[in-house]
Parts: sequence; C-alpha cells; structure tokens
Amino acid sequence: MRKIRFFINLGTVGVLSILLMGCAGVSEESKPNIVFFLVDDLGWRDVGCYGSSFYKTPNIDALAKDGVRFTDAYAACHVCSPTRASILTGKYPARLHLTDWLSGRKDFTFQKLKNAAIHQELPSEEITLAEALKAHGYSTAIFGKWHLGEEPYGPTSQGFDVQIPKWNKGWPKNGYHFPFELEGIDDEPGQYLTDRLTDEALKFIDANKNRPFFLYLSHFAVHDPIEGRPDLVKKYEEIREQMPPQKDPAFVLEGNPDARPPLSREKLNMLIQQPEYQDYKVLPNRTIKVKQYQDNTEFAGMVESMDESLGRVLVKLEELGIANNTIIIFFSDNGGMSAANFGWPDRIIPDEKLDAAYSTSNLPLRGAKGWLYEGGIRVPLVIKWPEKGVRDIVCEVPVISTDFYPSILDMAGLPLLPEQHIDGVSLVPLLKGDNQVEREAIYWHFPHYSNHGMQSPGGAVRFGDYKLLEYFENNTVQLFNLRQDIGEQHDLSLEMPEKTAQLHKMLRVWREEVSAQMMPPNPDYQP
Ligand SMILES: [Ca+2]
Repeated sequence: MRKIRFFINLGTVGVLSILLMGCAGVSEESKPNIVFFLVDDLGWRDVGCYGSSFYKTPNIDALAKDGVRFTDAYAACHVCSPTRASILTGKYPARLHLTDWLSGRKDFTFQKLKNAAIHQELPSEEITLAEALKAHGYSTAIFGKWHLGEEPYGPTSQGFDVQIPKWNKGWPKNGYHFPFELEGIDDEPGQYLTDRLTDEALKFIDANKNRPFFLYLSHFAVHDPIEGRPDLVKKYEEIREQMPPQKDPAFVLEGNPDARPPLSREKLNMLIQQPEYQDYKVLPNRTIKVKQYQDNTEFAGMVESMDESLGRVLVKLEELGIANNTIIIFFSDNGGMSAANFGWPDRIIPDEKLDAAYSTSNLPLRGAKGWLYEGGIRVPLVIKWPEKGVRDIVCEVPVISTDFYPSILDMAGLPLLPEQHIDGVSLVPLLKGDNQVEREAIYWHFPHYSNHGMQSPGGAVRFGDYKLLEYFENNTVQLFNLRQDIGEQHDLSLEMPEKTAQLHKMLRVWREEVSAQMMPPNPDYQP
C-alpha cells in the first residue's frame, strides 16, 4: 500500500481549459455506471479501515483495497442538507444560501445572533449532477434520503427518474423496523429498512444493466433513530460482553469556544467532576457532553447492515458482469453523532436513553455532528474507479463534497460544467495516483446555532496542514495544525499570529466571494 502525501497548488485557468477539451465522443456502451453510496451521519472512525475495532465493515474495507481511501475527506457542512446540496450542485452551501439542515433550527433567546435565513429547497435553477448525467443518457435513481425540499422540489424535479420512497424528509418516517409507512416500499413484519432499500436498488441495477445508470443510494442509516437490525444487535451485545472494562471517561465536556474567556481543556475536565455537571442535558456555561467510546450495540447493528448493503450492490454488479464498468463512491454527509441533539435546549436525556441519543465516538477527532471541529466534518471516503484508477491507495490530500460533481463528469468522459460546479475540483489526478489537485483551500460557513452543541456559530478554513475556526458571537479564532494535532487540542492562534491573520483574511475574502450570509443581532437576546 502506497501513501499519497499532501500538496496544494494555486489554481490555474489552464487546467480547466485542458479538461474541457477532449470530452467529446464517449460512446453509449463505454459510459461507466455510477453508484454513489451515501451514508447519513457515519463518523470518520465508524469504519474498520478507518480504525474502528468495534464495528465490522468488511465490504467497505474490501472496497478500499480496490480503490482510493481518503484520510482527509470533508463534508461541506456538519449537518445533512447543506452537504447533500454540495454533492448535487458542486457549490458551497454558503454560495447556495442553504447552510443549515431543512427546515432549520429555530431561534432562542440565549442567542446573541439570529440564524441566517435559508432556502427551503435546492433552488430549481441549479443543474444537478443527476440532470447533467440524465442529459447524457443516464438512467437516474435515488433510493432513500433526499432532504433538499418538499414537493414540488423533490428529486424528480431535479433530474432523478426514480425516487423510492416518496418521502423527502431527513429521517425514516417510522424508523427502521416494520412498518415503515413509506410510499413506494412494500413491507412485511420482520423487515429492516436498510435491507429493503437495498432490494429496490438491486432491482434498479437489474433493470438498467444494459444502459448507463446513476444510482444514488442515499441510506437513511445511520441517522437516528438508533435502531439496529436485531440479529446484528445480538451479535454486538455478545462482542461487548467480551470487551475489557473502560478505563477512560465515557464522556468529555465541551464548551463554547467563543466564550469570554473560553474554558480550557483542564477546566472542562475539572468541571465534569462537579455535581451540577452530572446530567445529560445542556449544562452550565453552555457546556454539553461528547461520547468517547464506540460501544453502542444498536448503532453497531445499523453500521454493519449498511456495510452489508454495499456488499450486496457489489455482488450484484459482479453477477451482471458490469462491475468493471461501474464507479463506486462511498461517502458520509457529516460526522458521527457523539453529541446529542439539543434542538430543544431544555431536553434532558435519562441514563437509560443514552444509546438513543449518542450513537458513537469520533475519537481521535474532536467534536461531533453539528461542530466545525474535525469530528463534525471529516468523513470516510472511498472511490473505486475500475480499470482506470489506482488500487489500494491511501490519499491524504484534503478533498470535499463539492468535488464529486466534476470528478464524476471527468471520470465518465463527459463535458464539465465549470459554472455549475464552481466550488469543486476533479479528483481524477488523485484517482490516477497523482498527489495534488488545483485548489488553494477548503472553506466552511455555518451562520446558525447548532442542534448538537451550544457553541457560537462560525466558519472555518483548511489551508495546508492548518485549520482556522472563527466564531461569530465574539470573533474568537482558533488555529490548529492538523498533522501534528488531529484532535484540535492545542490552539496556535496566539503562538502563530501571522498564520492566523493569513487564514482569517482568506476566510473573510472567501465569504465575500461567495456572497455568504451573515447573522444579524438577535433583538430578543437575553444573556
Ligand atoms: Ca447527516
């Protein structure tokens, strides 16, 4: 196994021009099929080949041997809808003004700032990846989660021929166990939703084996409700019984990095010992708890059934003799839910409900879904490009979910649409074994309060090994060197003022460029 190290080059117009040439003349037969296997809320560490020793993911691990596994792949947002919009448009959520999950978090009086207003659907004028592929003869289908607008803004209005089920929200209507109550999916007692969605996806592959297809298998798993398949949950209960007793704390405390002054790690570790910090709710000083162990057997059952789904798709492609002409992309839309959802800040989680509220641990990453720390945005990514791409490679170049659109067109030999996927770059050089892409930096913008923490809203930029986070309540910044400090524990912003100023300026300039929305003061603010 070879490793590709990290390089970033400044962008040039020339490369795009070269890519635009030489796209013509792709015959119908040679067009590769695309399987985009999108998992919901799967953390970076929730996969065997990314270091989990608890969850068993043999099919994802085998896929990594057949393709490129990215260590520094990012979701464009730490919650669902914005990342999904970035995949299908090649644009940053900030540029789309679709920066929070739909329909979005309401405002509360503890907020110094008001949440930015967002579109309630993926704007119709966007030419989605599905539309671009459909225009070139692809049969297109989405199975599972959309979460980019209610009808008439569903997937069939954005280039998908087939949508199963007819349900546009961000969670399975009635959970993962029968009855699903989802239009378009027959169900029987004992069935499990991840399996049934896979059945439907396999039927689609069968029906389209003789023409190019784009299968967007967008599982509801492993988003909550945390409900594993019973046979697998039983298996993991047996595994957990054999595990040695835990030595480290099961949870750590996280505060608001923008507090004046922010609570240090030492102080947080001291506070969590105090009686008033014993519960699982929003705690004093806007602190919350973040899970530190992977030991949730219901969640493990969800993860393994999702892995089985990928395995069934790969077997089907082999059986039909089309595996060598099918590109597989395995990805998650945001980090793992190791912090509970405090969409209603007075929520109190009883001890017996912890496994329903805290799915996993993202360690060694800090934070969770809903945070701009790596635990919220760094996710697993494997791409298999049979016969054309390299195999069994680990790539450390930072990439982001806006990159899929140009990458897929590029791999399929189709014309690029640079005005559409303006914030993405083709990953083809990396998939061919090169070690650089034409990009200066990667940016995030979240002008909202988060359901999964009580931190101030903010933005971030990744530039080389460095990442700067900026918070909007008090304009606090943090700077981390991710190569040396993947857990983002050592803030370098005071030690490295020039680097801090450079990245802070880049972030502000970028916000101007994409017309990012900022947050107005909250007139109802009650400190
Ligand atoms: Ca998600």
